[in-house]
Amino acid sequence: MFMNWIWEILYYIGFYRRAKLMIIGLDNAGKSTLLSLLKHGKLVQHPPTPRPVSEEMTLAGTTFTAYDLGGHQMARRLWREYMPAINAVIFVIDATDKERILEARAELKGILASELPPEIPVAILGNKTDKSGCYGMEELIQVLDLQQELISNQENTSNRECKLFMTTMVYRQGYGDAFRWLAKHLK
Ligand SMILES: Nc1nc2c(ncn2[C@@H]2O[C@H](COP(=O)(O)OP(=O)(O)OP(=O)(O)O)[C@@H](O)[C@H]2O)c(=O)[nH]1
Ligand SMILES: [Mg+2]
Repeated sequence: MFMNWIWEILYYIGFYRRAKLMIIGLDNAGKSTLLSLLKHGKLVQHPPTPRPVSEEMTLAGTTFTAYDLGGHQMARRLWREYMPAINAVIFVIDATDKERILEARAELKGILASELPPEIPVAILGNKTDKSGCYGMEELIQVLDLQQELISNQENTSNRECKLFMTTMVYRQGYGDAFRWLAKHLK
């Protein structure tokens, strides 16, 4: 109730915005878990997402329409179709899946080098930090080869804004910062 009142005030003073958000990443990374946590505030077990799911939610002063596009091979073909219409990207990585980390890196690099307009911010979530054997933040930056991409475009104007957040859906940590950062970097 209190929050709704705040959003109404923000709306009238012009701070209330709308954005379309694409949530992508390999299958099993935690995309649907994130979406249901954001929308319904609870952890839900989902079957693999067969087709795009969209949910609307208000976070950090911005109403996001979030598209969970699924991560299996067939679904990945859709990612590029959504690109022209979106304002922000969340790329979720299972930071415990060392066998598939290079596959995740290839997909992430493909997105960062794609026709995605350079003003679109990309938040990368290194997820499942509650599990043992999870990469630490520095290790993940190394293994994903993200040193260049993470240089803020205040220092390097050729870069899009891109930031890595370590998250756990189980303990509900990290993704709030990612949304605040995205809301701040929307063009
Ligand atoms: N321990 C742990 N498990 C998680 C976390 N986030 C997601 N999971 C689990 O990881 C599995 C896959 O999560 P989903 O959200 O269904 O994965 P997805 O990215 O939507 O996968 P696709 O729909 O196949 O693309 C589920 O068993 C989740 O409960 C986390 O932060 N920690
Ligand atoms: Mg899913």
